[in-house]
Amino acid sequence: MSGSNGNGRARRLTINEDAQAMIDVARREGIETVWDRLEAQQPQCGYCALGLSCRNCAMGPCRIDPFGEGPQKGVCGAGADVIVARNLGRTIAAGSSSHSDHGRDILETFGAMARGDTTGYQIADEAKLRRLADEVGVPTEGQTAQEVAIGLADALLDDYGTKKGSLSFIGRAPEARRALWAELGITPRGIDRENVEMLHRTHMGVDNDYVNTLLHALRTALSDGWGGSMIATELSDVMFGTPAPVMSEVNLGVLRTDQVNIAMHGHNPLLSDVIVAAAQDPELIELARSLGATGINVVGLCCTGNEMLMRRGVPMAGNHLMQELVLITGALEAMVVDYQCIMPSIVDVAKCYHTKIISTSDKAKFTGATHVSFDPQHGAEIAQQIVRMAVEAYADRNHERVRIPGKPVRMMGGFSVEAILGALGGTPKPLVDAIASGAIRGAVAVVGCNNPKLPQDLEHIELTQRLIENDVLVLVTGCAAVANGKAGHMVPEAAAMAGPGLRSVCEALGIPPVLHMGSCVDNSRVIALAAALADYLGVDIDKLPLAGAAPEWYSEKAVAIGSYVVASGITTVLGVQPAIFGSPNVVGLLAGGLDDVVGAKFVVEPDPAEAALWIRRLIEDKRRDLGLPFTEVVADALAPAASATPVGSRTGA
Ligand code: NFS
Ligand code: SF4
Repeated sequence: MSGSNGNGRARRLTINEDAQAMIDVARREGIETVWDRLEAQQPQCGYCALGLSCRNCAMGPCRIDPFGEGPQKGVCGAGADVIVARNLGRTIAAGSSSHSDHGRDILETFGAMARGDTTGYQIADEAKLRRLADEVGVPTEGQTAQEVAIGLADALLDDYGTKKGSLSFIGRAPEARRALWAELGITPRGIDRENVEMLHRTHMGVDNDYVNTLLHALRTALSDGWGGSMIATELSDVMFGTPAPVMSEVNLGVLRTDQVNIAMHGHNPLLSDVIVAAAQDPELIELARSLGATGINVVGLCCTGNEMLMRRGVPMAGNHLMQELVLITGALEAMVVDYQCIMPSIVDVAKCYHTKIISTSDKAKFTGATHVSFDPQHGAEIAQQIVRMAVEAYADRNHERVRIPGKPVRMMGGFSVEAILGALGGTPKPLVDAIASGAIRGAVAVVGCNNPKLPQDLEHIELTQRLIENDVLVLVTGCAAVANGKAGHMVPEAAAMAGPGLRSVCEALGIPPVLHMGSCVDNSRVIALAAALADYLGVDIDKLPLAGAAPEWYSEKAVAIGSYVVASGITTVLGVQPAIFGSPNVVGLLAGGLDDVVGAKFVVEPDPAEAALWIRRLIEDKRRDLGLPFTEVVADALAPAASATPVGSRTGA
């Protein structure tokens, strides 16, 4: 992993040679990046890091002294437990709202498409449309696809309100899980409702019982996983196609010196999908040629990139921490953004080059960027306009400043639940048999972001390697998927890196040991697959040899995902400390007590070797309880010593 280009500092910040090279350039040229700003923020606020600060009202802001010497109560009387729980509840509401609002945008466009009010969108997977309609009770007999789509859009729109009182896709969860949620009073009733109620409860003087607050936080998260995110995934599949295995490429090497390069950054495939189509327009390609380029190259970043890679095989330039570095190649004509995870700093970095930052969502404007208001009613025309702006910018490119480091790495994407079951011959049986025999010990979803507090991608890669070596199948989404793609884990040949059991299964099916399931809203695919496996075996999800991991998470959305995954019965290991350690009671509940309630909990383990060991032990315990062959997991003699970890962060182990 050592880069000949990278200096010592760059090598500490990221394990990727292309990123190291660009960090060096940024330093030389005095361009500020996320790592410089993290350094400038030191020391970061200790109260906030522990979750012990509150600014929920104007009697505050308040903080609790973690050492017991200073104030133990806010002005209103709230103690550490209430403050930490309220803060976490609000974090989860913000994350759930982000996914769910993205889902609503897809849903509204889907409805408008069905009514013929859009350009550039159509029904790509009618079979899935009809399957979904049947599932949620929308009539399909004798109805045209458009009529079915209108019915489905109306039914799902009701999931956002409070009228229906439950969510359409909740029926996918095993019966035992639904009964448990009902007993705990955490069955989500409406997506908007749970988020609004979370904000209400965390207003001063409402929910002053941390257990009660956190139970509602789980309900809010469930409205994301089985609601907003699932709607986003399923309707995107209907409109843009249900992913099937596809080959693509990843890292900064996907940029082309001889072409107009457009990077699509953000999350919602509504925009990127029509941009990909517009980039194939012969007239625009001709325009590019007339300016001296050989063509138009669309590449992805973050989850928009995942959406395009999964369905169209569009190459991926990088994950979260690459968004500034991709600009420093000097090779981008435009970075087109919608929303979420887009650093405001990209506008400043782009100013050093000819690159245009084009914002498109009226919800997400960037001072200094060019705003083209995206409206699906004129999707195709607006996409043409944006691609034209990018092509015209090619004339301003300074070719002497173009530096594209590295060669692209091949990666495979496209493992929707349908594709996985399809590869297995239409039923979960072969996978269940492989798990039952012990060839595959279990499966782990490695998900989430990059965080500049950790060397970029290191934890994703080390954890994944240790899992596949030990015959644990790894499912990836979001920026974790990109990290694994760059590491070469996501091609069928990577089966050679796996243990003998997983290797034989992958080789028989021609699949990688690390399966790309999509963007972060597509974590809904992970829980849907878990539910399908549980149903097949006639058990609840928490009985399965599964785990989740978010080794490098940073965002509020990641907290929402972790929470609905845990509430669905899958224990999740976090590599970065959440801001809860100011309340031993909250930590005790999330990292302990929750296990007795929902059959899963959170674990915080920054060391990937330790995390892998912990997960493997959990998987073997689940196997034993299911009556399957199990082994005792002993620490790998070659495992490096656990890294120095702040006191209090090792919980649940
Ligand atoms: Ni997920 Fe995707 Fe990446 Fe994290 Fe951001 S892009 S929605 S939040 S950083 S994985
Ligand atoms: Fe302080 Fe209570 Fe107001 Fe929070 S809600 S700022 S703890 S007075």
